[in-house]
Amino acid sequence: MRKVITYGTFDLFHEGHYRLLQRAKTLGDYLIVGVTTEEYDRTRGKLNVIDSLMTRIENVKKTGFVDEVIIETSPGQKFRDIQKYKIDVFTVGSDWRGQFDYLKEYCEVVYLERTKNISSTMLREQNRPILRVGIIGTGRIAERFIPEVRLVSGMSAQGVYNPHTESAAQFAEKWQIECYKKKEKFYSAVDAVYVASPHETHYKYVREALEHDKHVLCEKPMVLMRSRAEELFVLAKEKGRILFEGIKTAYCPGFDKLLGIACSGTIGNIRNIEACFTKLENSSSRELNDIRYGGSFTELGSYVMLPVFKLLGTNYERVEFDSIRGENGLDLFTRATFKYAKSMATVTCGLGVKSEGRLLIAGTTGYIVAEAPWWKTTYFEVHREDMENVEKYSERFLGDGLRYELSDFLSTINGSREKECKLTRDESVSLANVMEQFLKKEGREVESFII
Ligand code: C2G
Repeated sequence: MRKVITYGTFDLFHEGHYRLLQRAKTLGDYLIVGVTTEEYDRTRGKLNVIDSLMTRIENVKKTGFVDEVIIETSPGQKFRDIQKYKIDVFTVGSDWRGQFDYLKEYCEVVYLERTKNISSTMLREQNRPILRVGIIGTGRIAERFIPEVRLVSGMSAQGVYNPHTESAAQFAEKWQIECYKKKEKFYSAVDAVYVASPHETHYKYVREALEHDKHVLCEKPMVLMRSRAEELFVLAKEKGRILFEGIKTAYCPGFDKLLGIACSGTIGNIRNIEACFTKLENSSSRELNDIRYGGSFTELGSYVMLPVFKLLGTNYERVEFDSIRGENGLDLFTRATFKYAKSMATVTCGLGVKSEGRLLIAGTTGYIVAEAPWWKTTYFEVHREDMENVEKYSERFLGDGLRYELSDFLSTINGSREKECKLTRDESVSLANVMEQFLKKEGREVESFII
């Protein structure tokens, strides 16, 4: 008897799951399915799982393809199960291609093509349909998006659009998603759009997606002018759609914990914030050669300004900029100083200068310090006058961290958001405003885009 095994969460059971099990069964005579526990999904960073384990097991059984269901509780289990159940074939969808090749020593490994279009037939029965997300752009951040969206239950990467159709086709092939050459076809196939194109194109894509009644998650900096940020949020409201600016730090659990502790009064009133983020880019990179929109501040300014606006608000009295420039005039290192009525902040960021990336929050009775990479907050300390009394906090930051913003984006769309958005409209508008002031000072006016 040829035994086959596969594993999955099988949350919000849909056509992709059904077809996977259907084809898995044809690979042998006996199919075992390992359904993940909530605990295991938490451990491996699969977020937003809606259905209970029992519901997910029932849905798997209902297909009629499955001879035995086991539960998956830990990463090493696959290897042990293959020995224990004398498995001939391990199979999983092609979105995992390559991830389980290590099992080839013990059994055949078959990657079955993932189902690209989850039609709404099976979804209609669900009170929470799967959110189909389309990606605009195929650069580095888009590459990091797919592995992350796979770990947010209730969302599916539907397809990609890029006017450079060749790179869109390559991206789609690599990630096993649809490639749309026509924007209209792209928009009609998705429920939400993730804008991951170069900064200067964000405005037109966000506006277009909203006009097509799509929810939008846009990479930072969302836009580089205050008026455009305001216009896009007004349009989103008119359309009844969710518009998020994707600064992943804002959504990560560790940063949320840090903000909570900073605001709890445990260090008294906050009087000074220093935030630094440097990341050396090679001199041929787009970021250091795009005279209009490149440079350190447009690339990293959103991150370092985030804790300032979160903790001191957006009503600063003035902001001043100083930069170290390269030969082409682009800022290799920029400092922005914010003066508030009772506090101040200094943020520095650089693509051409390397410094200690630290977040320092000074209060009237103590301070909080988070070392680099504080923007993926996993550890920070609270210090007071009594140097012996140091509180230490840590928090996980899984994968590339995009899953946290995706999970918040999805739960806001599903209306299951209990709390205030982790990055508010006012904060996004203020970030765009500071970017605009910086570019104006640099003499780099933002050109108007006609759709
Ligand atoms: N799948 C598919 N088509 C989709 C979605 C999912 O073929 N549109 C497949 C996945 O590749 C997987 C199975 O359906 O083989 C279950 O998918 P999930 O429930 O999302 O499980 P996953 O998180 O992929 O975990 O240890 C668990 C495994 O790593 C799979």
